[in-house]
Amino acid sequence: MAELSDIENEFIRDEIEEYLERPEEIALNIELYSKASVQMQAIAAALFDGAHEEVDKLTSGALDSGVEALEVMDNGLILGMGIVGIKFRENFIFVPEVLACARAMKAGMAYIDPILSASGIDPIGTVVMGTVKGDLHDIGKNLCIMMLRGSGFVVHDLGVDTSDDEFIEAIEEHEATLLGMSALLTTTMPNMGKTIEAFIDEDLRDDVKIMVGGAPVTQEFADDMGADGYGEDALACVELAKQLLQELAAETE
Ligand code: B12
Repeated sequence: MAELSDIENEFIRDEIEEYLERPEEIALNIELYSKASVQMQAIAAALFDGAHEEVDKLTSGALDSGVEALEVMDNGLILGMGIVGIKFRENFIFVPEVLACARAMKAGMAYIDPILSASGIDPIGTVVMGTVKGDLHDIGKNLCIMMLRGSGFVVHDLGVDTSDDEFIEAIEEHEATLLGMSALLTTTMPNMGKTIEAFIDEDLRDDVKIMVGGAPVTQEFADDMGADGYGEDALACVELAKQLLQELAAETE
């Protein structure tokens, strides 16, 4: 088992000592950070420090030095956001600080996006993606979109706070067969179910496969509300999208 002293970055060690209280979260973060390279640790630390210019510089530097975009995303940016989530939950930081971290995340993602989105392969399917009504969280959705685009999907991004009508109109306008919905709040999760109901009411449910995700969403919740699939992260989102396309093709044969 890794020890706190195995993490080279002093700022990360201090942060774990000062803000993490749950034993399982301490162990997990020590494990993850001790495995991350010094370069990735620096990106994560700059991210949870809300230092967007630093994240910008470090991300572009890492990519220039040959680190893979996925590595920077998973072991730098997303890892750093994990600490932000814990500090926010425990009221050590508040919305303005989280917004600064979200800005830093976006500064890093600006470099990752063109790399992950440039697939160069023929489109394999069309997806409409959005964060549900009442919900303004878009970082996870945007990561999914980058990965989908990089895997050859055409993705129409409806942004945040998306209504049932907007989802339905976009599916019809773009003749998309896949819908992806993201929710980060327990209060907005039920809106996914409401959108699925709206597709049923419009007699469009059989024409589209619906996938859902976001930190509080589970497979069980997805099943209960009648979604076709649930994905835990951006990689799972791509696998799920491919699988749902195959299912749709098999059904329409
Ligand atoms: C950043 C953040 C914010 C930022 C959002 C900035 C932005 N542009 O997105 C700001 C400051 C605006 C914000 C506001 C609020 N937030 Co907030 N926020 C967060 C935080 C810290 C991180 C979220 C994040 O970006 N994670 C990183 C990404 C990469 O992960 P992800 O979103 O889960 O996405 C991954 C997977 O879930 C999956 N995925 C995501 N979508 C989809 C879709 C599909 C189809 C698939 C297959 C997969 C998939 O793939 C992604 C990539 O791997 C979380 C804490 C947390 N632990 O999640 C709280 C959190 C979600 N927020 C919370 C709260 C309470 C709020 C506010 C209500 C606070 C307030 N008092 O105002 C407001 C709500 C505003 C609104 N109406 O939406 C709570 C929710 C609690 C709950 N039980 O509902 C959390 C959990 C914090 C906490 N208290 O613990 N927040």
